[in-house]
Amino acid sequence: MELLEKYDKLSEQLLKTFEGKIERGDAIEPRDNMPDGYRKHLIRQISQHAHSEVIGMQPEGNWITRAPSLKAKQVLLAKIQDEGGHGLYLYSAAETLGITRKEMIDQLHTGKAKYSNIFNYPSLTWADIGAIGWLVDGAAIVNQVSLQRTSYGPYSRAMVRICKEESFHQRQGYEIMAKMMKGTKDQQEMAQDAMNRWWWPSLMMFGPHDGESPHTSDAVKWKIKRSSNDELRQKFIDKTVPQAELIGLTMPDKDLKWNETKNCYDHGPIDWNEFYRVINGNGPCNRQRMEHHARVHHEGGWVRAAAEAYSKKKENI
Ligand code: BYC
Repeated sequence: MELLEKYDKLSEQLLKTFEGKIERGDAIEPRDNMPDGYRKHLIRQISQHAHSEVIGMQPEGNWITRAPSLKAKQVLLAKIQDEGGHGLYLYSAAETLGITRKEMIDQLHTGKAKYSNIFNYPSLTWADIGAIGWLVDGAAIVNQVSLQRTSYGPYSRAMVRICKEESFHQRQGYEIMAKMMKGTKDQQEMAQDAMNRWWWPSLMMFGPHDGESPHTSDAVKWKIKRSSNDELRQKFIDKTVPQAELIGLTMPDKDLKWNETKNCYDHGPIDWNEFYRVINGNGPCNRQRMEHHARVHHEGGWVRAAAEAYSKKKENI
Protein backbone atom coordinates (compact mmCIF):
# COMPACT_ATOMS: atom_id res chain seq x y z
CA MET A 1 0.00 0.00 0.00
CA GLU A 2 2.78 2.39 0.99
CA LEU A 3 4.60 1.54 -2.22
CA LEU A 4 1.50 2.29 -4.30
CA GLU A 5 1.09 5.67 -2.60
CA LYS A 6 4.74 6.49 -3.30
CA TYR A 7 4.23 5.49 -6.94
CA ASP A 8 1.13 7.73 -7.24
CA LYS A 9 3.01 10.67 -5.72
CA LEU A 10 5.91 10.20 -8.10
CA SER A 11 3.57 10.01 -11.11
CA GLU A 12 1.84 13.18 -9.96
CA GLN A 13 5.18 14.96 -9.62
CA LEU A 14 6.33 13.83 -13.07
CA LEU A 15 3.07 15.01 -14.62
CA LYS A 16 3.44 18.39 -12.91
CA THR A 17 6.98 18.74 -14.26
CA PHE A 18 5.72 17.93 -17.77
CA GLU A 19 2.80 20.37 -17.51
CA GLY A 20 5.12 23.07 -16.19
CA LYS A 21 7.37 22.67 -19.21
CA ILE A 22 4.41 22.87 -21.59
CA GLU A 23 3.12 25.96 -19.84
CA ARG A 24 6.48 27.75 -19.97
CA GLY A 25 6.90 26.81 -23.62
CA ASP A 26 10.01 24.65 -22.97
CA ALA A 27 10.63 21.89 -25.51
CA ILE A 28 9.89 18.31 -24.44
CA GLU A 29 12.88 16.12 -25.27
CA PRO A 30 13.03 12.33 -25.85
CA ARG A 31 14.32 11.45 -22.36
CA ASP A 32 11.75 13.64 -20.57
CA ASN A 33 8.79 12.04 -18.88
CA MET A 34 5.60 12.51 -20.84
CA PRO A 35 2.04 11.22 -20.53
CA ASP A 36 1.18 8.17 -22.59
CA GLY A 37 -1.42 10.08 -24.59
CA TYR A 38 1.14 12.73 -25.57
CA ARG A 39 3.58 10.08 -26.79
CA LYS A 40 0.85 8.21 -28.70
CA HIS A 41 -0.47 11.37 -30.35
CA LEU A 42 3.01 12.30 -31.52
CA ILE A 43 3.83 8.83 -32.83
CA ARG A 44 0.56 8.82 -34.81
CA GLN A 45 0.99 12.32 -36.19
CA ILE A 46 4.73 12.23 -36.95
CA SER A 47 4.60 8.79 -38.55
CA GLN A 48 1.61 9.82 -40.69
CA HIS A 49 3.52 12.94 -41.64
CA ALA A 50 6.58 10.83 -42.61
CA HIS A 51 4.43 8.41 -44.66
CA SER A 52 2.86 11.40 -46.46
CA GLU A 53 6.25 12.74 -47.48
CA VAL A 54 7.30 9.38 -48.91
CA ILE A 55 3.99 8.45 -50.58
CA GLY A 56 3.87 12.02 -51.93
CA MET A 57 6.88 11.21 -54.10
CA GLN A 58 4.70 8.96 -56.28
CA PRO A 59 2.37 11.45 -58.06
CA GLU A 60 5.35 13.68 -58.83
CA GLY A 61 7.61 10.78 -59.78
CA ASN A 62 5.04 10.01 -62.47
CA TRP A 63 6.27 13.07 -64.42
CA ILE A 64 10.07 12.80 -64.13
CA THR A 65 10.46 11.09 -67.49
CA ARG A 66 7.97 13.46 -69.16
CA ALA A 67 9.16 16.83 -67.80
CA PRO A 68 9.01 19.40 -70.65
CA SER A 69 12.70 20.43 -70.43
CA LEU A 70 15.97 19.26 -68.93
CA LYS A 71 15.84 22.12 -66.41
CA ALA A 72 12.28 21.24 -65.38
CA LYS A 73 13.39 17.63 -64.93
CA GLN A 74 16.35 18.61 -62.73
CA VAL A 75 14.17 20.83 -60.54
CA LEU A 76 11.51 18.13 -60.18
CA LEU A 77 14.11 15.48 -59.34
CA ALA A 78 15.61 17.71 -56.65
CA LYS A 79 12.19 18.41 -55.18
CA ILE A 80 11.22 14.74 -55.02
CA GLN A 81 14.53 13.89 -53.43
CA ASP A 82 13.86 16.57 -50.80
CA GLU A 83 10.51 14.94 -49.98
CA GLY A 84 12.27 11.60 -49.40
CA GLY A 85 14.69 13.40 -47.07
CA HIS A 86 11.78 14.94 -45.15
CA GLY A 87 10.37 11.47 -44.64
CA LEU A 88 13.70 10.34 -43.19
CA TYR A 89 13.97 13.25 -40.70
CA LEU A 90 10.42 12.55 -39.60
CA TYR A 91 10.86 8.78 -39.20
CA SER A 92 13.94 9.56 -37.07
CA ALA A 93 11.96 12.04 -34.95
CA ALA A 94 9.22 9.43 -34.41
CA GLU A 95 11.83 6.78 -33.48
CA THR A 96 12.93 8.95 -30.52
CA LEU A 97 9.48 8.20 -29.05
CA GLY A 98 10.11 4.46 -28.87
CA ILE A 99 8.71 3.06 -32.11
CA THR A 100 10.88 1.43 -34.76
CA ARG A 101 10.93 2.27 -38.47
CA LYS A 102 9.81 -1.30 -39.20
CA GLU A 103 6.78 -0.97 -36.93
CA MET A 104 5.79 2.29 -38.64
CA ILE A 105 6.08 0.79 -42.13
CA ASP A 106 4.10 -2.29 -41.01
CA GLN A 107 1.35 0.03 -39.71
CA LEU A 108 1.29 1.76 -43.09
CA HIS A 109 1.12 -1.49 -45.04
CA THR A 110 -1.63 -2.95 -42.86
CA GLY A 111 -3.75 0.22 -43.07
CA LYS A 112 -3.34 1.10 -39.36
CA ALA A 113 -1.49 4.31 -40.18
CA LYS A 114 -2.83 6.93 -42.53
CA TYR A 115 -1.07 9.33 -44.90
CA SER A 116 -2.31 12.60 -46.34
CA ASN A 117 -5.57 12.41 -48.33
CA ILE A 118 -4.00 14.50 -51.09
CA PHE A 119 -1.69 11.82 -52.45
CA ASN A 120 -4.55 9.57 -53.48
CA TYR A 121 -5.35 11.71 -56.51
CA PRO A 122 -3.72 11.14 -59.92
CA SER A 123 -1.28 13.57 -61.58
CA LEU A 124 -2.73 13.64 -65.10
CA THR A 125 -0.87 16.50 -66.80
CA TRP A 126 2.29 18.60 -66.36
CA ALA A 127 0.07 21.34 -64.88
CA ASP A 128 -0.65 18.94 -62.00
CA ILE A 129 3.02 19.16 -61.08
CA GLY A 130 2.57 22.94 -60.89
CA ALA A 131 -0.59 22.56 -58.80
CA ILE A 132 1.06 20.07 -56.42
CA GLY A 133 4.05 22.36 -55.80
CA TRP A 134 1.97 25.51 -55.47
CA LEU A 135 -1.14 24.23 -53.64
CA VAL A 136 -0.05 21.03 -51.88
CA ASP A 137 3.35 22.28 -50.73
CA GLY A 138 1.69 25.67 -50.09
CA ALA A 139 -0.86 24.06 -47.76
CA ALA A 140 1.87 21.95 -46.16
CA ILE A 141 3.99 25.05 -45.43
CA VAL A 142 1.15 26.85 -43.67
CA ASN A 143 0.72 23.80 -41.43
CA GLN A 144 4.44 23.22 -40.94
CA VAL A 145 5.35 26.83 -40.14
CA SER A 146 2.93 26.54 -37.26
CA LEU A 147 4.45 23.16 -36.28
CA GLN A 148 7.90 24.75 -35.98
CA ARG A 149 6.67 25.83 -32.54
CA THR A 150 5.26 22.43 -31.62
CA SER A 151 6.18 21.30 -28.10
CA TYR A 152 8.19 18.17 -29.00
CA GLY A 153 11.80 19.21 -29.67
CA PRO A 154 12.80 16.70 -32.39
CA TYR A 155 9.57 17.33 -34.37
CA SER A 156 9.90 21.09 -34.09
CA ARG A 157 13.55 21.03 -35.24
CA ALA A 158 12.68 18.79 -38.20
CA MET A 159 9.99 21.31 -39.18
CA VAL A 160 12.44 24.23 -39.26
CA ARG A 161 14.58 22.46 -41.80
CA ILE A 162 11.68 21.13 -43.83
CA CYS A 163 10.01 24.56 -44.12
CA LYS A 164 13.10 26.05 -45.76
CA GLU A 165 12.90 23.45 -48.52
CA GLU A 166 9.12 23.59 -48.86
CA SER A 167 9.14 27.28 -49.68
CA PHE A 168 11.36 26.55 -52.69
CA HIS A 169 8.93 23.77 -53.70
CA GLN A 170 5.97 26.11 -53.48
CA ARG A 171 7.67 28.65 -55.72
CA GLN A 172 8.65 26.10 -58.35
CA GLY A 173 5.00 25.00 -58.53
CA TYR A 174 3.75 28.57 -58.81
CA GLU A 175 6.30 29.28 -61.54
CA ILE A 176 4.98 26.35 -63.59
CA MET A 177 1.39 27.60 -63.22
CA ALA A 178 2.35 31.21 -64.03
CA LYS A 179 4.25 30.10 -67.14
CA MET A 180 1.33 28.02 -68.38
CA MET A 181 -1.09 30.90 -67.80
CA LYS A 182 1.09 33.04 -70.06
CA GLY A 183 1.13 30.30 -72.72
CA THR A 184 -1.31 29.04 -75.35
CA LYS A 185 -5.07 28.64 -74.79
CA ASP A 186 -4.55 24.88 -74.34
CA GLN A 187 -1.89 25.47 -71.67
CA GLN A 188 -4.15 27.92 -69.87
CA GLU A 189 -6.99 25.40 -69.88
CA MET A 190 -4.66 22.72 -68.58
CA ALA A 191 -3.58 24.96 -65.67
CA GLN A 192 -7.19 25.84 -64.84
CA ASP A 193 -8.19 22.19 -64.97
CA ALA A 194 -5.38 21.28 -62.53
CA MET A 195 -6.48 24.12 -60.23
CA ASN A 196 -10.08 22.85 -60.33
CA ARG A 197 -9.06 19.30 -59.42
CA TRP A 198 -6.46 20.09 -56.67
CA TRP A 199 -8.13 23.01 -54.86
CA TRP A 200 -10.70 21.16 -52.78
CA PRO A 201 -8.47 18.20 -51.78
CA SER A 202 -5.83 20.80 -50.74
CA LEU A 203 -8.35 22.40 -48.38
CA MET A 204 -9.07 18.93 -46.94
CA MET A 205 -5.37 18.49 -46.10
CA PHE A 206 -5.92 20.58 -42.95
CA GLY A 207 -8.27 17.92 -41.57
CA PRO A 208 -11.91 18.10 -40.44
CA HIS A 209 -13.51 21.29 -39.11
CA ASP A 210 -12.53 22.13 -35.54
CA GLY A 211 -15.74 20.82 -33.96
CA GLU A 212 -15.34 17.51 -35.83
CA SER A 213 -11.64 16.95 -35.11
CA PRO A 214 -11.30 14.41 -32.28
CA HIS A 215 -7.59 14.97 -31.64
CA THR A 216 -7.50 18.77 -31.60
CA SER A 217 -8.35 19.53 -27.99
CA ASP A 218 -5.54 17.36 -26.52
CA ALA A 219 -3.15 18.52 -29.25
CA VAL A 220 -3.82 22.18 -28.41
CA LYS A 221 -3.60 21.55 -24.66
CA TRP A 222 -0.20 19.89 -25.10
CA LYS A 223 0.91 22.56 -27.61
CA ILE A 224 1.48 19.92 -30.28
CA LYS A 225 -0.87 21.91 -32.52
CA ARG A 226 -0.30 25.66 -32.26
CA SER A 227 -3.31 26.53 -34.44
CA SER A 228 -6.52 24.66 -35.17
CA ASN A 229 -7.35 22.94 -38.49
CA ASP A 230 -9.78 25.72 -39.50
CA GLU A 231 -7.39 28.54 -38.55
CA LEU A 232 -4.68 27.10 -40.77
CA ARG A 233 -7.09 26.36 -43.63
CA GLN A 234 -8.27 30.00 -43.52
CA LYS A 235 -4.69 31.26 -43.58
CA PHE A 236 -3.99 29.13 -46.66
CA ILE A 237 -7.10 30.37 -48.50
CA ASP A 238 -6.37 34.03 -47.73
CA LYS A 239 -2.81 33.64 -48.96
CA THR A 240 -3.59 31.63 -52.10
CA VAL A 241 -6.60 33.42 -53.64
CA PRO A 242 -4.64 36.60 -54.56
CA GLN A 243 -1.85 34.42 -56.03
CA ALA A 244 -4.40 32.64 -58.25
CA GLU A 245 -5.99 35.92 -59.34
CA LEU A 246 -2.62 37.45 -60.14
CA ILE A 247 -1.94 34.86 -62.84
CA GLY A 248 -5.51 34.80 -64.16
CA LEU A 249 -6.81 31.56 -62.63
CA THR A 250 -10.46 31.35 -61.58
CA MET A 251 -11.17 29.97 -58.11
CA PRO A 252 -13.33 26.82 -58.44
CA ASP A 253 -15.68 27.94 -55.63
CA LYS A 254 -18.72 30.03 -56.52
CA ASP A 255 -19.28 30.90 -52.84
CA LEU A 256 -15.81 32.30 -52.31
CA LYS A 257 -15.92 36.00 -51.43
CA TRP A 258 -14.08 38.52 -49.31
CA ASN A 259 -15.75 39.18 -45.96
CA GLU A 260 -15.08 42.80 -44.93
CA THR A 261 -16.21 42.24 -41.35
CA LYS A 262 -14.08 39.16 -40.71
CA ASN A 263 -11.23 40.41 -42.88
CA CYS A 264 -10.85 37.05 -44.62
CA TYR A 265 -12.45 34.97 -47.40
CA ASP A 266 -15.67 33.03 -46.88
CA HIS A 267 -15.66 29.75 -48.79
CA GLY A 268 -18.17 27.16 -49.96
CA PRO A 269 -18.82 23.80 -48.23
CA ILE A 270 -16.11 21.15 -48.32
CA ASP A 271 -17.21 17.65 -49.37
CA TRP A 272 -16.33 15.72 -46.21
CA ASN A 273 -17.87 12.52 -47.60
CA GLU A 274 -15.16 12.56 -50.24
CA PHE A 275 -12.50 13.23 -47.57
CA TYR A 276 -13.52 10.26 -45.40
CA ARG A 277 -13.88 8.01 -48.46
CA VAL A 278 -10.31 8.87 -49.48
CA ILE A 279 -8.67 8.59 -46.06
CA ASN A 280 -10.42 5.28 -45.45
CA GLY A 281 -8.76 3.73 -48.49
CA ASN A 282 -11.24 4.34 -51.31
CA GLY A 283 -9.80 7.31 -53.20
CA PRO A 284 -8.88 7.13 -56.88
CA CYS A 285 -5.27 5.98 -56.27
CA ASN A 286 -5.12 4.48 -52.75
CA ARG A 287 -4.59 0.92 -53.96
CA GLN A 288 -2.01 1.92 -56.54
CA ARG A 289 -0.03 3.99 -53.99
CA MET A 290 0.06 1.23 -51.38
CA GLU A 291 0.88 -1.55 -53.87
CA HIS A 292 3.73 0.52 -55.25
CA HIS A 293 5.10 1.31 -51.78
CA ALA A 294 4.85 -2.31 -50.60
CA ARG A 295 6.49 -3.67 -53.77
CA VAL A 296 9.40 -1.23 -53.73
CA HIS A 297 9.87 -1.72 -49.98
CA HIS A 298 10.05 -5.48 -50.53
CA GLU A 299 12.47 -5.12 -53.45
CA GLY A 300 14.71 -2.85 -51.35
CA GLY A 301 14.97 -5.43 -48.54
CA TRP A 302 18.50 -6.43 -49.62
CA VAL A 303 19.72 -2.81 -49.19
CA ARG A 304 18.45 -2.71 -45.60
CA ALA A 305 20.00 -6.12 -44.88
CA ALA A 306 23.34 -5.01 -46.34
CA ALA A 307 23.33 -1.74 -44.36
CA GLU A 308 22.54 -3.62 -41.15
CA ALA A 309 25.29 -6.20 -41.79
CA TYR A 310 27.76 -3.39 -42.52
CA SER A 311 26.96 -1.52 -39.30
CA LYS A 312 27.23 -4.76 -37.27
CA LYS A 313 30.62 -5.48 -38.86
CA LYS A 314 31.79 -1.96 -38.00
CA GLU A 315 30.69 -2.44 -34.38
CA ASN A 316 32.86 -5.57 -34.17
CA ILE A 317 36.02 -3.94 -35.54
N1 BYC B 1 -5.21 13.15 -44.58
O1 BYC B 1 -8.55 14.96 -35.23
P1 BYC B 1 -7.90 15.26 -36.53
C1 BYC B 1 4.01 17.22 -48.16
C2 BYC B 1 -7.34 12.07 -40.05
S1 BYC B 1 3.47 16.04 -47.05
C3 BYC B 1 -5.42 11.95 -44.01
O2 BYC B 1 -7.99 16.67 -37.01
P2 BYC B 1 -5.04 15.52 -36.14
C4 BYC B 1 4.44 16.79 -49.48
C5 BYC B 1 -6.53 12.07 -38.75
O3 BYC B 1 -5.33 11.36 -38.91
C6 BYC B 1 2.95 16.97 -45.65
N2 BYC B 1 -5.99 11.81 -42.78
O4 BYC B 1 -6.38 14.74 -36.51
C7 BYC B 1 5.04 15.56 -49.68
C8 BYC B 1 -7.52 11.41 -37.82
O5 BYC B 1 -7.59 10.01 -38.08
P3 BYC B 1 -6.85 8.94 -37.07
C9 BYC B 1 1.83 16.31 -44.92
C10 BYC B 1 -6.32 12.94 -42.12
O6 BYC B 1 -3.90 14.59 -36.23
C11 BYC B 1 5.38 15.15 -50.95
C12 BYC B 1 -8.86 11.96 -38.30
O7 BYC B 1 -8.67 12.35 -39.65
N3 BYC B 1 1.58 17.12 -43.74
O8 BYC B 1 4.03 18.34 -47.85
O9 BYC B 1 -5.23 16.28 -34.87
C13 BYC B 1 5.14 15.97 -52.05
C14 BYC B 1 -9.33 13.15 -37.49
O10 BYC B 1 -8.49 14.31 -37.69
C15 BYC B 1 -6.09 14.21 -42.67
C16 BYC B 1 1.27 16.58 -42.53
O11 BYC B 1 1.19 15.38 -42.38
C17 BYC B 1 -5.52 14.29 -43.94
N4 BYC B 1 -5.29 15.46 -44.55
O12 BYC B 1 -4.90 16.63 -37.30
C18 BYC B 1 4.57 17.23 -51.86
C19 BYC B 1 1.07 17.56 -41.39
N5 BYC B 1 -6.51 15.14 -41.77
O13 BYC B 1 -5.37 9.22 -37.12
C20 BYC B 1 4.24 17.66 -50.58
C21 BYC B 1 1.16 16.93 -40.00
C22 BYC B 1 -6.99 14.47 -40.72
O14 BYC B 1 -7.43 9.16 -35.71
N6 BYC B 1 -0.10 16.52 -39.48
N7 BYC B 1 -6.89 13.14 -40.93
O15 BYC B 1 -7.18 7.61 -37.68
C23 BYC B 1 -0.99 17.35 -38.88
O16 BYC B 1 -0.76 18.54 -38.75
C24 BYC B 1 -2.25 16.75 -38.34
O17 BYC B 1 -2.08 15.37 -38.16
C25 BYC B 1 -3.50 17.02 -39.25
C26 BYC B 1 -4.71 16.26 -38.65
C27 BYC B 1 -3.81 18.51 -39.28
C28 BYC B 1 -3.29 16.50 -40.68
